[in-house]
Amino acid sequence: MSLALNLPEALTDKAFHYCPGCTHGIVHRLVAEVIDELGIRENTVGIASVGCSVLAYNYFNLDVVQAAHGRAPAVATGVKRVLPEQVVFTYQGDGDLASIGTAEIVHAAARGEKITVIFVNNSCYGMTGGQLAPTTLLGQKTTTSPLGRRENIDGYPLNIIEMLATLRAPAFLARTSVHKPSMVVRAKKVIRKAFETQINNEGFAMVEILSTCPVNWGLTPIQALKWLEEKMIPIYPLGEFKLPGRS
Ligand SMILES: Cc1ncc(C[n+]2csc(CCOP(=O)(O)OP(=O)(O)O)c2C)c(N)n1
Repeated sequence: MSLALNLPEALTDKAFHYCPGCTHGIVHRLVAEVIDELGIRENTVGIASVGCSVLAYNYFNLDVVQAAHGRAPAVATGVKRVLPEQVVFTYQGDGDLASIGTAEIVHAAARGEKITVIFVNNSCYGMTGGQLAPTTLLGQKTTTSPLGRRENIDGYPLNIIEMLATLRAPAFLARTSVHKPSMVVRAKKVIRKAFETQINNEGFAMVEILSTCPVNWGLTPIQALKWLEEKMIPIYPLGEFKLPGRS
């Protein structure tokens, strides 16, 4: 039998621990493929966050630093400033980045740190049991909003990319998704741009990737992909919100 697809060199051969239908694995693979294609594996440093992807250091076959919850942009800032020749990226969930680490990401973006941020938005705190996160949709049921998110009690979802797009410094800001094969192909291009922005010394780059959490959403993997497309994309529109050279 011939081998149809090789494992990217930037991934180890450890099996992912992610739940069936979770898209963290797809995003890991896309990041690894981009790193391989850019030929930067040996001078790339990843910053793992706290959340389901806390074990990312087991999967990426490169140097990875583990940051405290929400603090990945600060750790990335330190690594990049000390080792400017390294390509530095953070890999963060929405609870990590949009809740506990809100200030970190805003200030790293405002300072225009030359790092790449991979932001995986699955609209809940996945690892700790599916609680309401800043990105939870209005009406979405979670363990801490069993009646659905209500704006008068829980406020409105945070559109982080649009918020950061109001800042002058960020060079590349985009939102993409991995809910169907054509989108996976597109997501890879966007992730590549986010790395190229750093390699070209153009400034802060961040890509938000809409992702599924079937177990905590109480849906099958197939239903979750449909839910993402029908419910999340209208609230979190896909596209490029800032491009290098255009403030
Ligand atoms: C300062 C701090 N607060 C809270 C926690 C508990 N905690 C660990 S993982 C997690 C949820 C992370 O969710 P998210 O960032 O959305 O990533 P996901 O698990 O969905 O991939 C929380 C709240 C912690 N470890 N540290």
